[in-house]
Amino acid sequence: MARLNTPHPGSHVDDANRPSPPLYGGREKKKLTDPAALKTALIAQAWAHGFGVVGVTRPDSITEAKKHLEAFLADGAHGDMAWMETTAERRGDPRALWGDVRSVIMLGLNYGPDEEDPLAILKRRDRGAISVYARGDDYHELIKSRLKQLARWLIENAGGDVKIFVDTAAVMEKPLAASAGLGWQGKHTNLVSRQFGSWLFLGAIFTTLELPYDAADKDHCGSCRACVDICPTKAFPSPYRLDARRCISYLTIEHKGPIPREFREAIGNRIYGCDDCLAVCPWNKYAKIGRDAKFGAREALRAPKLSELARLDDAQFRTLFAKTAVKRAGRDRFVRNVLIAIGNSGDVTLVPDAKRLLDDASPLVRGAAVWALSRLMGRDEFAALRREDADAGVNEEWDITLS
Ligand code: B12
Ligand code: SF4
Ligand code: SF4
Repeated sequence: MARLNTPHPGSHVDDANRPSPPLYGGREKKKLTDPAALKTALIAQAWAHGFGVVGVTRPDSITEAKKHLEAFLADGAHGDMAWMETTAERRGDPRALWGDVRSVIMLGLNYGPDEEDPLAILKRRDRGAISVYARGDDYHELIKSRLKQLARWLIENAGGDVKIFVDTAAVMEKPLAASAGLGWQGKHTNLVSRQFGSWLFLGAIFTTLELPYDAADKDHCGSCRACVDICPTKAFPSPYRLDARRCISYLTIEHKGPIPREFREAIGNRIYGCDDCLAVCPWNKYAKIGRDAKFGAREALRAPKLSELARLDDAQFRTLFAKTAVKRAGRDRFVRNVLIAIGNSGDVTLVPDAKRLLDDASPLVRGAAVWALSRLMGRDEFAALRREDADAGVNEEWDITLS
């Protein structure tokens, strides 16, 4: 059973010497000029803002990662995430992103699930599985606002200039976090921490200040390969390398077109992201439940009924997923995913919902509805539904499913 999380200093400050956060707005606020004292105070501030681990690395610390990124792109492993290619130069080197950066402060925020087994939902085939990170308020917004407060504190107390990043910028957050000593990149490629297992969000503050750098953590995966072996779509060509085109997280969130046929069955009822490789990591035994209520799961998103999700129109989708990361996918892509899950449910009571979506305005949805019905209905009954569609892709879906 996971324990409630209290902020953890990682390897940077021991508990006995835990500093209190300096006060804001004192009458005479002295600038912190000693880099070590500044870093200690910064760590205390980061804890106060809910971050569990903090570390600092040099801007030129990820030269290997740059090479790996180039190989990843050359293989086409990024699929249709073209933005990875167009930003590759800046992404592979913080100095190319911002020439003035002297230190990269990496922060990790624990979002450990409050359930014993976050994969238990995968057996409830009439329900949709939304990955743990997306069941609460959108972490991008929450973390960004905390990074802004920390950055303001840094400027007020030490001067310098700053830039903050979380997820969407051209920054390689995982290798930077590993260099800053927050953990190591596991065989699933994500950052694993000895304190929080695989459930950490990452954020970055670039600063012109020179702070003491931390040592990188060691790889503690050993002979384990649980994450590689559990992957339902075999998305790891080898340990430590991911082919995003095969990853359910990519397919259900980033990929805009119809989901390639070869992955549909393996997707099961995962309708937004995937947690399998994170959830099996043995380091999670040290994981703690995220203590931040805002990151916690909304009840409505823990095990939503596929039948209800299939009925969402655009306005209802926006209302249900207001302020969550899910809304980024948009209603059509999301309902496409719901239909894949319906096709995998084996639940014939969902046939009317899928049938209604044959008339949806979105060809993406209509095509997925064809596939779902082909899996739930008898062949003759299904063939009787065949109609000419205005969209060539949907017609192809009919042809293939009836062939
Ligand atoms: C693009 C992206 C994705 C893509 C591609 C993922 C990927 N692994 O590249 C997709 C959509 C698939 C994805 C999925 C997920 N993502 Co994502 N994603 C990103 C993003 C925006 C960029 C990652 C990136 O730079 N990839 C490029 C590759 C080349 O870099 P890399 O993954 O670090 O690859 C390293 C290894 O593969 C290794 N390597 C490569 N080749 C070789 C060869 C050898 C021989 C060796 C030894 C090593 C090696 O070196 C590379 C460089 O360090 C980051 C945010 C950011 N700005 O960094 C979030 C981020 C990585 N995602 C995150 C999360 C939470 C997820 C999901 C768990 C969400 C979910 N539940 O569905 C899944 C996990 C899937 C997985 N197993 O990776 C978190 C991870 C937090 C953490 N603790 O690590 C991040 C950091 C966002 C955040 N700010 O918190 N994501
Ligand atoms: S997130 Fe799921 S599909 Fe993607 S690599 Fe991990 S286990 Fe495989
Ligand atoms: S599951 Fe095993 S191999 Fe994968 S990241 Fe965790 S410790 Fe490493």
